[in-house]
Amino acid sequence: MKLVLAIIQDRDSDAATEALTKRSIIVTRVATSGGFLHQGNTTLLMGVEDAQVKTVTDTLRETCHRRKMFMPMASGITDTAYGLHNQIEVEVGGATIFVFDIDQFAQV
Ligand code: 2BA
Repeated sequence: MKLVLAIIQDRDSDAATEALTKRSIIVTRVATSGGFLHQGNTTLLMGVEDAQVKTVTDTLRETCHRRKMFMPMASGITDTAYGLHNQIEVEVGGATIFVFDIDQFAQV
């Protein structure tokens, strides 16, 4: 058995959860935030059989999208010529996925 932990953007979270549930993947959603952008994201925890890991990664690939976001630049740097005063562009998503081996699973 594996524990799949996936960090996704909040706006993909409903579509990803629905698609995973339809494919019989049991999901726990945790509200988290990224250390770089300091913005909310969602972490999904999924305990699955080894053979289901591919279903999870395929589903997240289909439902989670990469997007461009903006964050404040370090003070003193500006790019007003393009109207991007004190902003830099960062590409975020689709899903950052970690897969762990599970020694034991119990519901008591
Ligand atoms: P954040 O830490 O807020 O990072 C948001 C996006 O900012 C990242 O997108 C990446 O494009 C960029 N970024 C992060 N750290 C950077 C740095 N030191 N320099 C330049 N750009 C940087 P993603 O890679 O798609 O990551 C999305 C979110 O997934 C992250 O939000 C974080 O919450 C999580 N994450 C990504 N990699 C992780 C890792 N190795 N361990 C734990 N969490 C991770």
